Amino acid sequence: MSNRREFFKAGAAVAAGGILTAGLSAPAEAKSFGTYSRWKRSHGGPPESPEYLGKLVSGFRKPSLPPVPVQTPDTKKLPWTMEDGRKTFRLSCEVVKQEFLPGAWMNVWGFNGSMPGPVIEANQGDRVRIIVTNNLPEPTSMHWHGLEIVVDMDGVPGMTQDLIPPGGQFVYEFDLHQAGSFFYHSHLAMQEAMGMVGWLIIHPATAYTPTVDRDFALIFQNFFIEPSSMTADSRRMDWNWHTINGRSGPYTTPLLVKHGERVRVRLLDFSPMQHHPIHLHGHTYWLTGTEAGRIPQSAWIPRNTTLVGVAMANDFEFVANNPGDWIFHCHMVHHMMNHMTYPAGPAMRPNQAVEEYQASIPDTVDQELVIETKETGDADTLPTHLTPGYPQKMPGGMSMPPEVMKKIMGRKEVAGMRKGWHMAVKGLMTAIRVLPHDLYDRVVQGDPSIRPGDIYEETVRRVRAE
Ligand SMILES: [Cu+2]
Repeated sequence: MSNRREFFKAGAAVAAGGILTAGLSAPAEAKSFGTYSRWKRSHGGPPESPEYLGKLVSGFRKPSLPPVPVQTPDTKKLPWTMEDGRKTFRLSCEVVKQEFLPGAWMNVWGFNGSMPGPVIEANQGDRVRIIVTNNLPEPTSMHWHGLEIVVDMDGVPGMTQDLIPPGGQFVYEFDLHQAGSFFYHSHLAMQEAMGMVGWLIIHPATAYTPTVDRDFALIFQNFFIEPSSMTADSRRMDWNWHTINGRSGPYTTPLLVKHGERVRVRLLDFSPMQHHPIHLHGHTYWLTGTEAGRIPQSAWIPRNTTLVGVAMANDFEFVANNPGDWIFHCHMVHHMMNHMTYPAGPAMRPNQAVEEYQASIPDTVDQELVIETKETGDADTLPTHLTPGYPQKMPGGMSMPPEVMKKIMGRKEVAGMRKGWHMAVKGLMTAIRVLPHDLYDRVVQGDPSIRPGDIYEETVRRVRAE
């Protein structure tokens, strides 16, 4: 193992063109796969080789350092204090107004003013105390999903403890001997459907190898909210609003990474009823962990779509060797849009042809679809016509009010993306931006001189010039 670590800890050596596995006896096969580079699109040796698809190619971070802290776009971390030798966290269960899209403040349930709740980040070996206060209008109970703890801390109402009444409090105490992508949630079904979940991420005592430079954590959720309402309806069996860390695309904040870094994305599906085939463009990732913890390297699977089921968490790892803005999304078509609903107004009648219907509503025929990019001073129009029953005017779709666009386009994380990028990002979609280091710095520092398309075009220019 030490040889392998020695072999991979120098990113530059790998970058120099990849090194074939010692003892490889099939040069023809090796040739067909090529060699691996953290800087270019590359497979990297036969499937048994450690650098195949970047499998064991380490990040730039030194293995002697502790695990890199987790990054949770659009969701805060829960602060703690040390009390009686325990990391002590305070969770308030409460009704929350969460801004799914700019101005779309939805009534859901969560913790400490946030849905999903703030991230509890801890280390293997920590002794923790979590003080849960119930500020909901009904009783609750809190479960620590995946943790092997003493049964009276498991949070199942009736079975392991009494309900926490409105205004009441329950103190949970346990010691963390595991490591992985765990989470906390109310153990009352309808409260789960209202959004009552948060990460409980436990870092291993010693950082995993290969090391990662980035460790992102995202929670995917579905809600049903009637077009005339701003309140989630937990009884519905279908879903029309979708959030990643409490926001719908294109308000989801892109994940920013530097070209060549090794990246981990932890992804939890906490939708009430539906599963998400999670797809990353431009890269192949390795499935390195589940909600139960780390997967042995021999069982890692390379994928670019993985079905993440309800209450399952997956850890993905990849080397960001392909610069550009890459979409990262659930592949269910109804999860790739916002507020999907039939528009109010006349409906198709039985035995009526589409043409007749369209003729009866003059402004749905040959109407121009306006792609609003007013913040850039441009307004593109595309010739099209609306399809009866198809909601082409969904909020967060192609047409959004200027104040909404301003809030979406005004974030530094989206600076220099291609004009119109937001049209492709809806519902359970976000972007992973793999940026050359100097361009990364300009984006992160909020360089005001960046114009729409600048970063994207410069990245493409460089890749094409190689
Ligand atoms: Cu989905």
